[in-house]
Amino acid sequence: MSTTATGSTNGTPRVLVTDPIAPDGIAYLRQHAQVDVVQERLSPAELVARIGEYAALIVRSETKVTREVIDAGRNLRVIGRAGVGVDNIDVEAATRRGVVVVNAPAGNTIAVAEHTLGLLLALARSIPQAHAALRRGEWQRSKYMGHEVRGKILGIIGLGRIGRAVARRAQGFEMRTIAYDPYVGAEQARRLGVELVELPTLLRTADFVSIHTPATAHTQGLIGAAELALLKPTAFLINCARGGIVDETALTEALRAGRLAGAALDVFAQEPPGDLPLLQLDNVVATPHLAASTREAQVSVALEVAEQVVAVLNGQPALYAVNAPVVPPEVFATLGPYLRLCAMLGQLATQLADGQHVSVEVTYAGEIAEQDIAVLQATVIRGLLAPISEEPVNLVNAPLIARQRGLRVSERKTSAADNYTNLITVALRTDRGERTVAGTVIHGEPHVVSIDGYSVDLTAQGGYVLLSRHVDRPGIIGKVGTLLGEADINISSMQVGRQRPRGQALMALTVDEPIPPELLERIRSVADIEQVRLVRL
Ligand code: 9EZ
Repeated sequence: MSTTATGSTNGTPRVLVTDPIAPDGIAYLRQHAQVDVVQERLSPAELVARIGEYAALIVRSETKVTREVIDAGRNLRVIGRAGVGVDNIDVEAATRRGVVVVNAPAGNTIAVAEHTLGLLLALARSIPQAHAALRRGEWQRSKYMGHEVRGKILGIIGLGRIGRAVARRAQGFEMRTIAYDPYVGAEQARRLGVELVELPTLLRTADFVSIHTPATAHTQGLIGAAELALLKPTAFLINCARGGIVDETALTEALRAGRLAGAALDVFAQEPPGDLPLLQLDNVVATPHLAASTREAQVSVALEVAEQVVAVLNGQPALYAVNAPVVPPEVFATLGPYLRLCAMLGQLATQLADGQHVSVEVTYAGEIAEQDIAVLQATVIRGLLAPISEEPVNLVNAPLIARQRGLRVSERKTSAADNYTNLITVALRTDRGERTVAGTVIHGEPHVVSIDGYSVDLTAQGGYVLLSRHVDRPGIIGKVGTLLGEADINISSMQVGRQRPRGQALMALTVDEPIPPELLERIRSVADIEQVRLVRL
């Protein structure tokens, strides 16, 4: 028997597990690999010293998978995170070295949903407070008069995997379920028996509000003083998602002022929260980030990560790859520039569109239509969904995620491609309209050649493009140029596509710096300019 420098022993890949995961996951791994489970925490230096022998590393949140570890992993092909967040893994370093990072985002769904319902009932019946009082020797039955939840309105903020599981369970209690989620379609919500509403409506009408959004820049501070002010004084708020989503200072104020009846929290802006005043309030129920902590979730998460690690080791695609799309090298060689074009068109369409995505149609015209376009189609969808999705969207799971979101995806193939050898057109329909972008590959480089039917020629520079519509007349372009110049923003190129002289026109300005929102507002207020949009390309 020999241990070679390939991360395998006699052809069996070697897997190192450095944080505790459920035995079921280890057992699955042992059917496919030679597995070493370290019992005591390895020091960073010990991990660096050992990692070179392994093809896969599996961690939870404790082991820090730094650049040094990844660089020392000469034979490393995949890193598995048993759980959701990958803050402890240098994903960029892994991507650069072609190491696939996979996580296990679905395994804790039921655990979190059940904990949410537990907290909801704890609030409705003051279970923790009554328990504490009884232990103090009190017998105050009238003080803890509760509320039934049947017939009450549960407002769910974020109708993803967990939000849906919460809805189903609340419906079991005969609650009415309403939800706010900018990325879920009305039809999809209807099938779940959930009424979609805007956020202010949800806050004004719900008896219980439960948060199930991902942690993104947009959801940080989503529930602040202004939002809490909309709640009914009898309402209860539950947060089992992430700490930063609810402003803790504003919540403390609102609870003290009686602007809501109570709150249940499993997550905090800082964990552990220390002596947070919020925790001392009588109408607050709290748990130390326990929502995902069940035996069953541990098993699901361990199996979910183990299955994906084994898949990657066998050269198969992973369902939840955080980085690196898994495209076979032969496919990449021929389709490379078209894959980049598809990613660009998808990202551009999603940045241009307003409202909920309803359907997307991709048209492949010219020679490209004769290729197997599944991977191109998946790349467009990934471009569309990645900017608005917390879970990793890759070529493998993009069609699945589109289906889960109720986004209808279709493709068309034609031999005619206007004046191009190949033309790929992405038409994205939302509940507020349709945007169309088209592009081609010229000298091996992707170009966007039309937006909503107006001719442009944009390449990916990693910079910003200001797009606007106006009625073609003298002076407009100059005004925009002056506004940008005054703000010391350099214009690197400009194009105007118009339907006819003095008709509708589309302007595309590429700029070296991002344009601040105030300046975008001022450009928007120039007479005859409309639909101002800053996109990254
Ligand atoms: C944001 C969201 C839901 C939400 C849902 C998804 C990226 N993202 N953000 C605010 N997929 C409700 C409120």
